[in-house]
Amino acid sequence: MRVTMILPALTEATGPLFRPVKYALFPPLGLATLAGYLRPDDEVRIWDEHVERLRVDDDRPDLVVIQPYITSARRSYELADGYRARGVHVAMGGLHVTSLPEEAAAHADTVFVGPGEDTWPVFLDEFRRGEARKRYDSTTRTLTGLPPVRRDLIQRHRYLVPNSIVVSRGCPHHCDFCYKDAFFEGGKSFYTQTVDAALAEIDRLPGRHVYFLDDHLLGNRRFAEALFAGMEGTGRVWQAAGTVDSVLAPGLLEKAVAAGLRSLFVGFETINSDNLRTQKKRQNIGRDYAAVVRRLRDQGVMVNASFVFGMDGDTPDVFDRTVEWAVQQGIETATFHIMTPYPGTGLYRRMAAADRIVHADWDLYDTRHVVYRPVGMTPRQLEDGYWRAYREFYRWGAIWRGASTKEQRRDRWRHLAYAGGWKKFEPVWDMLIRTGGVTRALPLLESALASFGGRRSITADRSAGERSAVHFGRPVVDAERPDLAGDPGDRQVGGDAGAAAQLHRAVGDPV
Ligand code: B12
Ligand code: SF4
Repeated sequence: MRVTMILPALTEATGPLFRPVKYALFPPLGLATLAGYLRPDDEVRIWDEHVERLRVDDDRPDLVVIQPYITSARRSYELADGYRARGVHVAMGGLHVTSLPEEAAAHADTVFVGPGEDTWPVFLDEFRRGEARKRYDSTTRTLTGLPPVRRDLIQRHRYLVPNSIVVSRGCPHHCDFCYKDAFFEGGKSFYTQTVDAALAEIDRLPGRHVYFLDDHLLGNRRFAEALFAGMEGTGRVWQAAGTVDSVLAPGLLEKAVAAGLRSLFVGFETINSDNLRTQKKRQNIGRDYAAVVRRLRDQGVMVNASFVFGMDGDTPDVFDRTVEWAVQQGIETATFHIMTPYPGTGLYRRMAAADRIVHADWDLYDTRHVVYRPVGMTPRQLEDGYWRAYREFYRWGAIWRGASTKEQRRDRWRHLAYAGGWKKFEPVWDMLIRTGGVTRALPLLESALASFGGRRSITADRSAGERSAVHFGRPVVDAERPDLAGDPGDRQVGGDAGAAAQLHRAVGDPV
């Protein structure tokens, strides 16, 4: 059987001259996972439109598999319609299809709702017998006995971070804005591989660097500890996502660091605790954000902090306050997002019930556009503030200020190299990726990460958290900002990793 698997891209990723590097970070792991279920004599290829031009016109496989994200739904449907017009059977699944199966079904012969590990092999058998159904709903959730991910189909040289991996699915929490509950409806919503299988999959990855794309790698403590024990001593350096509360949990972070953790994506989401309550981000309410950053820094772990703007408690000052707090904490990289109600989420239902959704142009559901009616500011203020936050956080002056919160010179330089080097030289990364030279950058990343962590760094600004104007966790009097003193509204809120407020861990700062 001949199979073509496609990860379509949104328009921005296909520019001939410049492509934001975030689109060339990770290979299509979901498709490579599904390819593992094909037979050895099946002829299969994976096309990732984020990094290559598709040549679909004369492609006539027996089966085409398309994985739409919300922002690439339009492109996905266009491709699907083209294949169907040529008589090719189109199968579509993944997060967006699960949110809106009827919409996708208008462009596919078969749609899949939920994770594919149980339904996909059943479909394959039925398809080979000529009995494929129009829809398959996942009910059985397990990662036991999975076939190996077909990493041989991944063009490693096209990606900055080819060693991405997931060893679990879902997350134990239930935040309102997150796609998670919608995607896993009808079965378990958090489950892991066996530790042995996860370690075996890690072993298959060449080099030292690994990027875990799990929503919350630290979500099951027993699993995480056993995994870290197995990784200790292997020389791996790795990055992942974890929640605020898991960072504060005694002992767990230390084990992760001993196993090679060097950078953690943390979804702080908002500096307004009311927002966290509305968004049901309960696991993070009342936690001390500054303590989270300190703890990570003390362990030599870089922080990629994620924030969402536009929640109902936000007013126009939220942008400057958030950026100022992040800079004062010496956070290396930050990603900002405009709140986006993805179909299927609790947030979407709330917004729709209040008639606050403005349109259903999925192209604009990219966390950079306002697609709902905000309450604390105008849509214009929200979009302008979002872009300003990026500009202000990544100004050389702010990068320098963040770096100078570190006592040791080498820590300061490293901060400058990461925050500045990454954001300011994006065209260089793009060029390296396009010319296939990016693999040469990987050893640099590995050695930088290796030298960064695994030690207790001395923090010059141990008091930065206590002095911070936007101090979360407990009221504090700040000499420079008496207006904030003791304001209970400034208690920390939320912050996890996974969807990090519908967020996107990879975007904005990959490494
Ligand atoms: C890595 C990643 C990226 C990477 C690379 C994507 C890639 N190469 O796969 C990059 C950086 C390019 C990226 C970009 C964006 N992303 Co992104 N990304 C992710 C992330 C963190 C992990 C994806 C992953 O690899 N998962 C692991 C694999 C194993 O799972 P999977 O891909 O879902 O595939 C499984 C199932 O979905 C299913 N399945 C999938 N397709 C099919 C098809 C069939 C036929 C079947 C049977 C089953 C099936 O089976 C697979 C195996 O289990 C997810 C978060 C998440 N937890 O999924 C967000 C996520 C997918 N991204 C998201 C978004 C919003 C974006 C951006 C818009 C961000 C931005 N602001 O720019 C862009 C849009 C890109 C686009 N094309 O439109 C959202 C999608 C929301 C939605 N409803 O579609 C997510 C869910 C994050 C979030 N906000 O909650 N992203
Ligand atoms: S936002 Fe993060 S913590 Fe919340 S449910 Fe989603 S993955 Fe879990």
